[in-house]
Amino acid sequence: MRESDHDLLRWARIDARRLSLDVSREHLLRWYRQMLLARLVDDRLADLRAGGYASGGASCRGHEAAQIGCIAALSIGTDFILPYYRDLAAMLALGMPPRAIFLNQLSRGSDPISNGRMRPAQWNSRALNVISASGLVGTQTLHAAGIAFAARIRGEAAVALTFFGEGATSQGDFHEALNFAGLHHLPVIFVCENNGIALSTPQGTQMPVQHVADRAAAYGMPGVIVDGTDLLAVIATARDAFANARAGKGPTLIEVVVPRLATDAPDPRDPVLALRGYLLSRQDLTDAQDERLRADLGIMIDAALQEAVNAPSPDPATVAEHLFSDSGASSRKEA
Ligand SMILES: Cc1ncc(C[n+]2csc(CCOP(=O)(O)OP(=O)(O)O)c2C)c(N)n1
Repeated sequence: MRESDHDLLRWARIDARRLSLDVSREHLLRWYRQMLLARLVDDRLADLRAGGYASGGASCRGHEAAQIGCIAALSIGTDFILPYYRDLAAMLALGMPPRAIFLNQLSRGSDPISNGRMRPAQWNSRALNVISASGLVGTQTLHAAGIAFAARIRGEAAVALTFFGEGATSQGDFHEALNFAGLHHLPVIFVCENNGIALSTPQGTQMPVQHVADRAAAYGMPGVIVDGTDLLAVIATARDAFANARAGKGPTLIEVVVPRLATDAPDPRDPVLALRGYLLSRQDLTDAQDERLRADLGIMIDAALQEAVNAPSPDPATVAEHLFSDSGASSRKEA
């Protein structure tokens, strides 16, 4: 079979799954609200950075459906999420409030993610089972495999869902993680948000294979490609992967192909506009309702931003706090 035929088959299977999805208007509107929320919060963060009020973090513009589609398929409170810096939409969809995002971006003392200690966007939440990523690209894939292994040993139902860019798939950590997860049939879902460029390195100059999904075969797991601007296709794909993981059938590598709307030239593939068009065509949404929703979200987001702007920076007297665990602190005292 020629490579292009193989690809066509792979995409066709996703299409069939997408069409078999039975989703209610209520669900669609909930996901659309999450997409808009992410887009509008992302816009405010971009303004803060452009205005010199904040640094660090990366835009998720164009990645919204990729992230929200995967979150829609998991069980909050049971499953573990190991994100990377671009996963703003995933965090908001999980239930992290915009106030927390802004406090974190502005490094305020009351930032619930790191008390203003870490670089912004190293998301974590004990309540939501979100594990903080290291600053090193791709390490979270190993943590995901380890967490899934621990869940297996403990007899827990948890699935580990981890996100990363295509650049991370050239790191050794990624290959060790897939090898281990494939060997032990672990309940892990590896999601590559492929936007085609790692900082300044185009995909074609760092990978000897055409698709990230092609890497999966070496580790005995399915590698699936999905259009990351199509929320329903992502949900259908992620649901299949979760069902397999929960049934003991092992891990899946999902390559979600997304546009880089924040930095590239204008791209007609916009996941927010795509879902909006779908909702309008089904008459699940009117233009007036859409405008109202955007206005309401804007008011809520601006209030959250204002609260974060007014919040104080960390108290210098607390500089040594929140850096080590309590147990680590006591063992150092003993030493
Ligand atoms: C091990 C390591 N190498 C290099 C970097 C510097 N770095 C930070 S982000 C990044 C690009 C990663 O690209 P990709 O994984 O495709 O994610 P994207 O930002 O495109 O979503 C690089 C090289 C790093 N943080 N860690």
